[in-house]
Amino acid sequence: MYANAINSAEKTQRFMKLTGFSKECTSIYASGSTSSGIYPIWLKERFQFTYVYCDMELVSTKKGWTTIQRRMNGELNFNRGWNDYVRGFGSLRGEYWLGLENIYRLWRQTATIKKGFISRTSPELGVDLEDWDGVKAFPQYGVEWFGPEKTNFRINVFSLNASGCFESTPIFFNDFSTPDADNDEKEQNHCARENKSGWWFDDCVVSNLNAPYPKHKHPMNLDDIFWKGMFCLNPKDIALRYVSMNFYHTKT
Ligand SMILES: [Ca+2]
Repeated sequence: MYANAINSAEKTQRFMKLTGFSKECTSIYASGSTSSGIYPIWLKERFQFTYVYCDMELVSTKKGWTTIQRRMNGELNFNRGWNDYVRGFGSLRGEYWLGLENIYRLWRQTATIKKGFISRTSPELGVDLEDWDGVKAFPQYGVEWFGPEKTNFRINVFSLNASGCFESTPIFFNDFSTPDADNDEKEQNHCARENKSGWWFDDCVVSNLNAPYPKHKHPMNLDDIFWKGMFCLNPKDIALRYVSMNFYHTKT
């Protein structure tokens, strides 16, 4: 009877105390594990742990980023349906997509909603970009909103880059779409099917890091991996060779 009276928050705290699981990579870094690699984290709302890749070497004053997506060589097929994008696919050591359900829970690890307002402990999104010329960028964004599956995992991202190539937002209140689920803003088109990937399409492509992997030295274009702002950084418009999406949690 007593056990039933313990609410889930207390259970979670007890379990974490017993196991020492961290909830994200920021606190793993802070606890002294400063090497990039695969670590277990505790997803508090799923009441389970999952493995993630922690990138501890990103060039930023903030250390300990939780990697939710990575492209590096084109070996993984990202032309997949809704269920795969919800569950996640790929290998944490190579290319992967962590899964919308896990990303949603990760977003909520530190976000609190009070009286309809979301506190600013929502994680930041850092996008690690490198093109075939070796031009690198690491623009950062606030993830103001990330909805559950019933909202098609709608996301809103605002730029934290006050000026320069990345000052505008690449994703503005868009639902997630896949080749078998058209939730985009363009009525006549099915952006995810046309762009062979799942993404938060608008009308259609403002950004797409899940698009088909580009050919070497190919120009960056809307059909391949695309991130607004890279055109401005490298006027030669060379395709992206490496991209990853990472969350930084300021507080847990
Ligand atoms: Ca459509």
